Formats: sequence, C-alpha cells, structure tokens
Amino acid sequence: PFLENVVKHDNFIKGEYDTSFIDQTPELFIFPKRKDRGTKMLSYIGNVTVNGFPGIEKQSKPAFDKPRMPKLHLPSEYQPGTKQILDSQGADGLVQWVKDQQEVLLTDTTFRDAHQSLLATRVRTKDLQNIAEPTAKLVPNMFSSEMWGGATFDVAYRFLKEDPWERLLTLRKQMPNVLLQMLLRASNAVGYKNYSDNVIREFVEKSAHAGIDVFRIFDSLNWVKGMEVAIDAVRQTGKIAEAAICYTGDISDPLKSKYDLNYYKSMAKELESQGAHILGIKDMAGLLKPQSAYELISELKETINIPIHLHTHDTSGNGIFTYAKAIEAGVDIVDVALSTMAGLTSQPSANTLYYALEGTDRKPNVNIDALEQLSYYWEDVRKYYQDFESGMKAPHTEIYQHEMPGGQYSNLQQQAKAVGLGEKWDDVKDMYSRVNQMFGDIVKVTPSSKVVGDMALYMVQNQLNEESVLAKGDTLDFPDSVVELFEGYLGQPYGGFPKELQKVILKNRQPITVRPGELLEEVDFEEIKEKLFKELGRQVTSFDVIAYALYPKVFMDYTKTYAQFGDISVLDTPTFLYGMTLGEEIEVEIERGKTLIVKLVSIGEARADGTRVIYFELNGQPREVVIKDES
Ligand code: 3PY
Ligand code: ZN
Repeated sequence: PFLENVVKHDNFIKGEYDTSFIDQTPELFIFPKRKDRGTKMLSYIGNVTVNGFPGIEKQSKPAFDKPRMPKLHLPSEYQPGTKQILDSQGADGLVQWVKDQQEVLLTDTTFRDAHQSLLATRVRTKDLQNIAEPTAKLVPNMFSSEMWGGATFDVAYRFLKEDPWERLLTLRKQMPNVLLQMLLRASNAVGYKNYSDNVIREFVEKSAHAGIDVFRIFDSLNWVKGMEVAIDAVRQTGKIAEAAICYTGDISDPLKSKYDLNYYKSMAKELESQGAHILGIKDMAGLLKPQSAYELISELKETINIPIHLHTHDTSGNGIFTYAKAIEAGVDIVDVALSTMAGLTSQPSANTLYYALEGTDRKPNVNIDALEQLSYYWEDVRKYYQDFESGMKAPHTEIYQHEMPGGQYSNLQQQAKAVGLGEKWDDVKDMYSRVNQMFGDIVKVTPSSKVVGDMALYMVQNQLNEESVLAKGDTLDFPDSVVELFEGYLGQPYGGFPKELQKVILKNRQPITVRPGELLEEVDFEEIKEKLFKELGRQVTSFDVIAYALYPKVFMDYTKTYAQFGDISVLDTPTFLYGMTLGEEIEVEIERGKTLIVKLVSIGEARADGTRVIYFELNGQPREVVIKDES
C-alpha cells in the first residue's frame, strides 16, 4: 500500500520529494498495519524447508544444542576500554597509549576473519549479537574487535539476506568500550574492483559514522599509490588509519628474493609518511615463519616510529611460534581468535597465546576464564555452519608453496566445486602457484588473489598450461577479472606485469599505469538516492545509497528478497539454514517484546504446477503458504 500511495502522489509524480517528504505528506504513511509480516516469514521457512539453503546439502534439520553462554558474572556497566581512549584523546593519544603498554595487545578476529576463513563468511548477525555484550564486558581490555569489512559486507547481502550496516550499528551499541575494527581493501573498498574516489571517501565516512574506529587498509598489489585516498579519507574522520603491508614470499629464502627485507622496510617508511597511525603486517596466507617474523619486526621497529600490528593465519600450524618471535622482537598488537574459532586457516588461538606467554613480561592482560567461556559459545554456534567448513582437519604446510590466503581457501574450493572441479582440487591448488609465477610473482590477497584463482580454475578447466596460454592466447577468452588486472585496473604490481603475457591477455587493448581512481567517473549519490526511492518506494538511507554504489545487483537482489520474505535476520540460524521439521515449534522475536510462535503442521503433496501448500500454526492460528518446489 505504501508504494501504491507514493507513486500516485502529486509530489512523487512531479519529482518533488526529499527528506522532509514524510513530514509534509503524513497521509502516505497511514496504511494498514503490515499484517503480512507473519506470512512472509512463513513463506521463507516453507521455502527453505522444502528447497534447502544454497551451499548446504539438502537434509532435514539436525538437532543442535542451545549455545552455552558464559557462566561468569556480567557486570552491569561496561568497563572503559580503548574506545574511551580514542574518544577522549584522539588518534594520536591512542597511538601513544599503545606505545606505552608493556604487554602485547590483542585484536579479536572471531567476528570477522575467523569465520571468513573457516566458515566461508557465513556467520549471521544474530549469532554475533547474542555474544557481543558478554564479550565486551568479559574481555574489556582487548585492543580491538575486528568485526566488519572484508568479505562480510557483500556476503551479508548476498547470502545471509541481511543488512551489514545493521550489524555494525547493533554491535556498536553492544560493544561501546572496545575499538571496532574493519578490513578495507583501499580503492577496492569492500569489493573486488577499484571504485571512484568519491565512493571510497563516502564509504569510509559512513563506516566511521556507523561505528568503525580502526580501518586496516591494504592494497592487493601493495601499491602505496592505490592506498592514498583511503588513508586520507580515514584520517579526515579522526579515526585510526592502520595502513598494512601484505606479506608475501619468504624473507629467509634466497630463492624468493623479490620481496626481501628492504622491500618491506621501504614500504613501511612510505606508509608512515603517508600518515598511517599504525603499521599493519598482513600475513594473509600465513607465510611468515617464526625467525623471519623476528627479523622483520626487529628491523621495522628500527625503521619506523609507529606501532606495529601483526596479522597471520595459522594454516601451517606455526602461528603461535611466529607470534612468540614477533612479540619477542617488540610487536605491539597481534590478531587472535577465540580458541574454538581459531587455528588452521583462521588466526592463532587467543587462549593458546595467553599460555604460551606465561612467565614473560608481555603476557596479555586478559581474563583467561572469560576466553574459555566465550569459546564454548563459539564451539556450539560453529556447528550450525558445518556445511561451510572447508574440510581441512590438520595443519597445511603446503601453503608455503601455493601461498593461498586463509580467507580464500574455503571459498575457492566452493568455486571449484561449483564449476565441477571438486575432484580436481589438488590440481587447482598446484595451478594457483603456477599462475602466480606466470603473473610475475604478485601479492595475492583479495582481489588479486581472486584473479589468480579465476585464472587457475580457467586453466584447469580448459586443460591449459604456461606454454599453451602464450601460444593460443589470441583465441582464448580470458576471465574478465584477468583482463582487468592486466589492464591496470587493480593498480600496478611491484616490478610490473610480464610483458608477453600482458600482450596476449589484452590483445589490442592498452593498459593504464595511472591510479584507476583518476580515470573513474565520480558517482552521483543524489541520482542513486532518487532511483532507489522510486524503485523501493521507501525512505532511502545513505547506507543504502553507498551499498548500491558498491554492489548494485547484490543490493537490489537483497531488497527483492526482503520484499518477498520480510526481515528474516530475526530467525534463529538453524531455522534460517534448514527450515523446520514436522511438528516442530519455534519462537521468533520479530521485534523487541513481540514474539511469534510458529509450528510446522504438515507439507502438502507437490501439485501439477510444482507448488506445495505448507500448513503452519502461527500463534495457534492455522496459516497456509504456497511455495514452489524447486526439486
Ligand atoms: C579480505 O580482503 O577479505 C581478506 O581477508 C584478505 O585477506
Ligand atoms: Zn586475514
């Protein structure tokens, strides 16, 4: 009714609507209560019960235990933490505070990288929200919680059908004492391509406004020029610009001489002079070996004057040893995850590091009982997402060969399965490192890592090798991402592109060598706002606008799902992923204090047109929905 009211309204027809629209036209907003909210939700539940959830093998809903909540006293007030230091003393004050700490500081990645790397980024806001307040109250003295950015942004809209901005706003409220941290892919924002400068600035501004305090900024080719706009945008907001170097190769291996100590030292100096408050070392594939960590951190400590924050993945099993050596060398902050969400492609375990540092003067100042109790919660919640696990069960030292980022491993595996290469996973991994060599040994992290992955899949699928790519290149239709990389639209790799391959891939196109942002046209946010207002028939927030600017199709698909099913983020995760079993009864709190009781009564036979009637009880009243059986 709202949309109908709106499109027939005079002001709408004349295009005269702005933010005062609601105030001036209150009559539009008097429409029957959305009595179809329950039905929409039942349609979702019916659908997922009959048709299953994408990426999950069809099965009836497993029985899950209710996640264990920490059995520790929760204080009524939050203890002040790093957030209060930033707010009262500004970015420089916070940096000074970090330098003054004797113990190593911790960033907890459980809410972002840990599940991005173990569970294909599928953890829903509901499961974060339930544990956010206990986490902030029981571990008030961590440096930060990494809980946003990276792949979480598009996965939220694309697969979880929820709004990532809501996640940020909700967690901000429940974690008012801890710095909230995000991963920002510099000019690629939270996407897979370079965006125009005004999109980057707007996105940073809105993220800071919604609650982000620490922006870890990296460029997927370690191209400092590609990071300038993002660093400046973050500094403008008064928040923390943590500019990161992506670690690749091996400084201790003379055969891998491209990325040596001098390379890292000079990039660190450059980032410091660009205005970084903190230097991040982003070891996205877990390649930094213990002794190399000691040398790298020791040398960097001599080279720059800002704190150093180290990130690694524990894929090889060496993570704790690497951290211990880095901590010995004076690293200020390290990234860890709660133990039941740690290890393998995720970060090293916070709990383990705590014990590893016992007896040293750098032992972190955290309550180990709290870490253990919070880990129980995650042990239980993780089971919901078992179908998104990569299947890796033991440390993988072969990452030292293929150099695949922790966050990519499970995703590329899914991608390979999707194109029928599930059986050839070993070949894909091997091809991944061969493609890296063909590309001139580049930094591999989102999105450059995705390009290497796309090319590896393409070559395995088409039975190509290094020679045949060059020989048959002019007849080959390379993946778009590969063409864009070689055109220079992700920036410039250290040492340049291999010329012969570049020619073959680009055919007659000319590569660019300037910053793509200098060529990309500015986005008109007002125009997007009007377009969305017309299409959605509702108030459009600046969060919607920037989301559309980054991911137009993903965002519009999300709004379509929303129109069809309503707000399904309120469902518990087992129901969201598996639907319901016959006779089961669940409670859904659709808004504070308003709970629906849903019972699945029966599922009708498939009819000639492929539909089924699903019979529910909603708060004791019979309700039916018709859904299409896709099988
Ligand atoms: C991301 O960009 O999402 C990453 O986690 C890269 O390591
Ligand atoms: Zn990572």
